[in-house]
Amino acid sequence: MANVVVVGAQWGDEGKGKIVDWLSERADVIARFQGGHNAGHTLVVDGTVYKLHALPSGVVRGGKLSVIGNGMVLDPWHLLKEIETIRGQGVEITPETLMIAENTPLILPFHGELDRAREAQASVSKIGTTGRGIGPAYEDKVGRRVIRVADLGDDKTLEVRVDRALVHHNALRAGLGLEPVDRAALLAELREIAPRILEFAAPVWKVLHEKRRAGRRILFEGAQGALLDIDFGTYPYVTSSNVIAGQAATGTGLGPDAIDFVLGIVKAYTTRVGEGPFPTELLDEDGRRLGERGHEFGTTTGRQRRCGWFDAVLVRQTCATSGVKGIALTKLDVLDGFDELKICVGYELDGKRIDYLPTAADHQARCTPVYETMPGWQESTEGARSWADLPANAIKYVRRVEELIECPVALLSTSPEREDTILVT
Ligand code: 2SA
Ligand code: MG
Repeated sequence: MANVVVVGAQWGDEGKGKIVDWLSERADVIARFQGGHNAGHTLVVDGTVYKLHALPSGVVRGGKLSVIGNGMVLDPWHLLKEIETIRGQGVEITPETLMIAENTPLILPFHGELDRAREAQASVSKIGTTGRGIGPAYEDKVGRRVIRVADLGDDKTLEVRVDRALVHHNALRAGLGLEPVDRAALLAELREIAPRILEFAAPVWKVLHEKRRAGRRILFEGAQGALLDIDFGTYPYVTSSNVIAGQAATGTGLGPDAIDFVLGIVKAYTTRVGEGPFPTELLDEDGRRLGERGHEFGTTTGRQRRCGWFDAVLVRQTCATSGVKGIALTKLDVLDGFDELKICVGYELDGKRIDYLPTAADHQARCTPVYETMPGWQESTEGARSWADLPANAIKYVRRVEELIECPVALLSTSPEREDTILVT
């Protein structure tokens, strides 16, 4: 298989990091195409834990090119710190192994301040963001006032860009009771980091075209999950980028024909961080147990994740909008030991059965899940490395998931260790 896009098929935290790491062994290039350091990808390689936020998961593997695509938003100070941390763990990062698209928008300190100030004041419409400035940076990109990586290369351009952004931001800040941005200090800080960022800057679209022509395999690494997509997610409780697979092309500068396969990462149950609808959420002992067994805390913010039963309706929907050809099912072992398991197979809305999540917020709020109950299993599936290691009821559960989401399981992950992965053929 040539070029694969990996996307989260729920609300993020499906275990993409491990699967991307597993697939990256067969890839030459690993490219991020949306989001920023709101992502949290945990990799466990030979017992060493790497926590990545802005860097593509490929960096921990030698001999690969990792790419920060133009579809991302990049906090340069965060990136430099993350590079230092990962280098400190013995990983080599050079301009040959890491490239940043020159047209990538920058997240500046005032984006994070705006994000946090809005969240602090929004008692009615709090989104539960990561507070990293992701939304405000994307707003500036679309508003044609963002500062991009290439702008760091010329002092005059940088000043013009900063002034353009500040006209907008200082007005906004006044409304929120924040001091105006210190222009001179900001410019000085940008000039200071410019050479360290520009060292990695490249015309990524061109590099990727050349790699493609030379037969190199590209792995597109998605962050967050399709239900957080700005268009197809549970708006407004979403992130500010397109998360679905089509963004892999736009967010790197390759045509859609560059995508050969879309792999959806799906957790065997459902979690969500932040606010917003969650039809199968469990506020009882079962939910608490899923969170505890699954260690459901955010990698970026440490926030506790909300937990619930597997929602096949949502995953069928995200497989459709991302063109998912196969899924990697993760964290099956968290379900070990339950007497019974429930799967959401449809919703009831005003007395009618529906098979998708409606768009209108009031309809979403009135949807109640229709469950199918399956027998659980008492045996441990943790670390299973073949289909034969799984209890019969676990196999039944996986097969039922496939049927309901109308998409085959291609990989089954049974622990955070990369070797504990079953390739389903
Ligand atoms: P933002 O900061 O503007 O992107 O937040 C908007 C919504 O998107 C959600 N979001 C996430 N949900 C799950 N995982 C994410 N990444 C981290 C991780 C989360 C963490 O992988 O562990 O550490 O808390 C992520 N990033 C954004 C967010 O919760 C809002 O609902
Ligand atoms: Mg995560």
